Parts: sequence; structure tokens; C-alpha cells
Amino acid sequence: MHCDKLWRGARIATLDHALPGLGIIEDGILAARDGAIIHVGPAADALSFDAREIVDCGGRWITPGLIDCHTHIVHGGNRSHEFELRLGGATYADIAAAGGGIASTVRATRAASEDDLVASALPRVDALIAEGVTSLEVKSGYGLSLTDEIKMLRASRRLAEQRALTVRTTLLAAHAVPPEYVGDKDAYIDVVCGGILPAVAEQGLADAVDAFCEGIAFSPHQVARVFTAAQDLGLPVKLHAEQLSNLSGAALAARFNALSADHLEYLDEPGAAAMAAAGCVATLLPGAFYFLRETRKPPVDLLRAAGVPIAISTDCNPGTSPLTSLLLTMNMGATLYGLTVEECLAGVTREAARALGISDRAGTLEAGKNCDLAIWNIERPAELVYAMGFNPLHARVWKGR
Ligand code: DI6
Ligand code: FE
Repeated sequence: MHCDKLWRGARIATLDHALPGLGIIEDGILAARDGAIIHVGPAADALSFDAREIVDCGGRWITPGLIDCHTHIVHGGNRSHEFELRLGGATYADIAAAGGGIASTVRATRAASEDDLVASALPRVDALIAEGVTSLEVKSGYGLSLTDEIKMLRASRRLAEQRALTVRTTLLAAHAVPPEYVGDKDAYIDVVCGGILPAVAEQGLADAVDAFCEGIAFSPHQVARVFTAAQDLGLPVKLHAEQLSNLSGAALAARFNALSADHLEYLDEPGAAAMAAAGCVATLLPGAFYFLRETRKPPVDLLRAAGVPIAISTDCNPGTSPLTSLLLTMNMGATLYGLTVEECLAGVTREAARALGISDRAGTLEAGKNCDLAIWNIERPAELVYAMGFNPLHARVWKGR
């Protein structure tokens, strides 16, 4: 059979769910045609391929290209000043009361042009790419007006024109109350449901819709209104839920067949059961837990017992997780949350793809999926989770190139 490119001499962690563990093929080959994988198998299978180009991996490991499934990587400014204030003893509430917090990033994002937003996001995106990321989710949510949310989503989509990368955009207009609506959250939710959502859907700028369900953000009832509007427009939903308190957001998300519920530090047993029944992915964000010095961990044992799929992600954002490393995120998932190596690796590949609704084309190395690969200078997959601040990437392949 003809193929464009064939990788051989590789140890392959396919992450194929049909195989045990990481789905390892010890001496493997992978063949690609037209940007897609056409075969993954043992070395002997090479005989049936006539390849235009052969790459000998010299025993290196191949994993699926990594997927960062929850980021706010497009935004104006940064909040290093607030970080200094916090180190000096200020609390989040003090900073917010002084006009800082999300509101300061909203000001900086509104002041930035679409070009500015692309230019400031690219170095952060490049840091992820340098570690083998081939798919990235980007949320809006620092514009909080129709024009500024659209500007953020357009800038996010443009990242995929600038780099060899799959970008999935998520409308997070219900992230915070904009200054124009302080004291009237319901009026802002009216604008989200009646104005922002329909316009974004009409322009095809979002692949999903997210919200922040929390006392400091929006109530379950307000989130349900946003989800209903999203569903009417045919857009899948996901939710920032149970990060700082338990409002039963995960169960609400599950009722709307959400792709994922994210954070989940305060998730309870009924919430986990509802997620399992709906096939809703739990996206854990240990970077925010670390940066905020939180002490309440997500109930990993409960998720395992209920059979909820677990993804992990950077949550890259200027306020609570200025993190641009999925390798370090895996280390944090293992060290802070007690995830296994297998859970960490599945969490940035197969389960992250599921959290984005792109399992049909990404997340595992199987025939029919995009040829998105990360090739590593490692002896064992555990090295990817074990090291802190070391990057063993040898090569990255996106859609076969
Ligand atoms: N949860 C978070 O931790 C971030 N957003 C969210 O919904 C905070 C974002 C920020 O502080 O800028
Ligand atoms: Fe987030």
C-alpha cells in the first residue's frame, strides 16, 4: 500500500482505548497519507507499505500530539503586579475590590486590537507547541461585550493560521460580570443569550460555549439560561464548576450533555454520578490549584469509582494559572492530585480530545485519525510526567507534517 510517510524503529504509546494501559507497541511503525494515520502496528507491517519518505526513530517514543483542552491563552496584559501584591499579603478579595482581578484583564483585553491579541498570545502558544502540543482550546471571556468577545474569538482562530495547530474556540461570555452590568447579572445574561451567543453562532466563531458557575460569577439558574440558548443554536457546552464551592454545577452540566466540567475541587458524589451517566469529562486544572495555594483537591477517587473520564489542562490564564507547560501540568496532576502516569498521559491526549469533542480525529494513534504526533527522547513514558521543567521533545508532527 502506498503512503506519504512512514515512521519506523519507534516505541509507540497509541493511547488506544481498546488496548491495555498506554496501548504500547514496542517496535512499531506508523504510516500516514494525506495528513491522516493509515496504519499503526508492529515492525513487520512495514513490508506492506511503499513509502515516499521513511523516518527512522532510533527507538524514540511516539505519543499522540498533546492537547491542551482548557485555556484562556488569548488575553491582554498580565497580572504579575497582583502576584506581587499577593506575595505581600493582599488577598484576592482585596485586589478585586481595588479594581484588579478579572476586571483588570478585561480592561487590557478591551484596549488591545485583534492583532495585539494574536501577537501577545503567540509566544505562549509557542511554549506549548515546543512541548508537542498539536491541538489547543482557547476561550473568550475577557471581552464581555459583543465586539470584544468576537475580537477574542477571531484572534483565537487566527492562531491556527499562524501555526501548524488545531484550535478549538469556546465562547465564555458568562465568565464575569462586565463593569457596565455590575449589580445586574441577569441583565448581562440577557445580553449573552439574546445578543452575543446568536451573533457568535451566526458567524461560526465558536465550537462550544462555557460559563463560570460560582458565587463570584453566575448562578446555576443563570448558567442554565446560557446553556439553553447554546443548545438552541446547536452548540455543545462545558462548565467551570465546583472550583471554589459546590453549587452542583457538574450535575447541571451533565443535564445539558456537556462535553466537560472543569476544576471540580468541590465535586460531590451525585455530581460525579451525573457526569459518569452523561459521559461528561472531568477536566482537572492543577496549575490553578497550585498558583492559588488551594488545599481542597478534586475527588479523584470518586471520579475513578464512578468511571468519569479525566482530562488535565493548563487553564493558562493571567490571574490564576499563568502556566504554559502541559508537561509540568502532568507533573502537578501526579504530585498534587495523585494521578497515575497513565491518567496524566491519557488526560492530555485521549481524554482531552473527548473534552473538545474531537475524539473522531485526535487524541490517540489509530488509523483514520489526524497524524498528530509527539516524538520524544525518553526511555520510558513516565519521564514525561516525572521531570519538572525539562523538555525531551525530539519532533512534533501536525497532520503529517
Ligand atoms: N476560573 C478561574 O480560575 C479563572 N477563570 C475562571 O473561570 C480566573 C481567571 C482570571 O482570574 O483572570
Ligand atoms: Fe478556566
